[in-house]
Amino acid sequence: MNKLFPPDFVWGSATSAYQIEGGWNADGKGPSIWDVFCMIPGKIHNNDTGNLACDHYHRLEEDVALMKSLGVKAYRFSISWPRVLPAGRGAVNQSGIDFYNRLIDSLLAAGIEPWVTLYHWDLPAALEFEIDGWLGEEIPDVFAAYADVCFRHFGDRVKNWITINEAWVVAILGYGHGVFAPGKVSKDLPYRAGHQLVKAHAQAVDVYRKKYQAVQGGKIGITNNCDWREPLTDSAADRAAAERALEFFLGWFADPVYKGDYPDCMKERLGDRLPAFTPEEKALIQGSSDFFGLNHYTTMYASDASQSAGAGSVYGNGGLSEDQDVDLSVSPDWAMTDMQWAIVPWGCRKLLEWIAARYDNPPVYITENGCAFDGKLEDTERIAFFDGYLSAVHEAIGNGVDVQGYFIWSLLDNFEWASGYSKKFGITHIEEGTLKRVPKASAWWYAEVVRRNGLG
Ligand code: PNW
Repeated sequence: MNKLFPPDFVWGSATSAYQIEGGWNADGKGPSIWDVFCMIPGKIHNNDTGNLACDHYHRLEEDVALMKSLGVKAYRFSISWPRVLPAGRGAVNQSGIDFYNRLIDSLLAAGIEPWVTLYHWDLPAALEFEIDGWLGEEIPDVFAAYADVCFRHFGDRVKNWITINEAWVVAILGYGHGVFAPGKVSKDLPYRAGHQLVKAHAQAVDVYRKKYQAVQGGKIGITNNCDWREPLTDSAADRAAAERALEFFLGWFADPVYKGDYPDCMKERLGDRLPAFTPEEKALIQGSSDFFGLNHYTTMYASDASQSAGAGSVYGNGGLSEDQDVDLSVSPDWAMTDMQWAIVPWGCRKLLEWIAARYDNPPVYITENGCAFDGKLEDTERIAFFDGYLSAVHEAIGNGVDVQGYFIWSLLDNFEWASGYSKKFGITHIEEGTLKRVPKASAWWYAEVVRRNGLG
């Protein structure tokens, strides 16, 4: 049966700067917290680094040509903040500006729409040293000033802006688990970092709206990630636990933007561990996204932990479990990707329906969805994954959810953060040594989806 998508549906592929660019100290670029984090022995699988990565910094034309050959309509990439501002603020590095100008111009010449993320985790190391990174008082102003530089230089051609990628991951994995840069381990810092991330997002949007949007005519929003949480049983307690888990995951960052404040259940449970927004901040944050950017990868069961011995004070996939009183689990029937993330397409549909109901049916762009499997070129599992998840998206659209675009993660096999190069999300294989790009079967399959505007 044909599953056609709405006309003008945005079909894209996605990457991020640190994961593909390499050129870590090329042409005046400053170090980022990921450059530094990767130097610490034991932090990254195999002590891999992004120093070279896919060497996209020197191969951008080839990568744009690859996307053109696949017929992909949009490309989501991120700007490396320390490539543009080596010290995070102050002097601009013209070589960095030139690089992104070439990328943007090549994309437009190839008929591919640029979708630009301003922050995909590679904070300038200078800001970590000087102002305590995302914990610093000044960071929202400093981020907004960096965003201003990007709007000024690129906004004549870039019409789709994403401020921050996955504040939840930055906060929980960077400041809670400590498995991502800057590697802090704490029960409280995630909520403080998260607070600054939300304010930084809103201030950048304010700059865009006041100084650029009327002239440049683009749109701007934030991308959050969320798994689906399915109640383990039909009990009221488990249903409430699943709802709570979603509020601590997605509500944490989407409620301020769509409702003006954190979810009540977070405020009640966290007390003064959760910073409060001032009335002025609330007013700036509410309504600060022109679209709902969503990254979605997997699903887990949620059950109420308040009665059980529970897992105690642990960070799970869902954050700090004791704050939520939620136990997470998976079904033995669910197939797993190489990340050990379960493949549950209906969870994607339910999450989209939850977003539509909670946030009054905003336009949604799925800015990442994908899976890690072994690197083989005949990647039938990846095709099955995309087929399943796109069918779920199609069903959600049929049920009234306003999904307007979908970006596969990822265009290239690349540096998968703490997993180094051991986890491969790409529809394109990168040959070891030569770094030659070789599209996998899923790349040609996706090209056909884009051509047909749907599944055959
Ligand atoms: C996202 N989790 O990261 C990122 O936006 C990408 O850069 C990354 O390559 C991709 O997903 C695959 O991992 C995530 O633990 C990292 O829930 C961790 C989690 C979720 C997303």
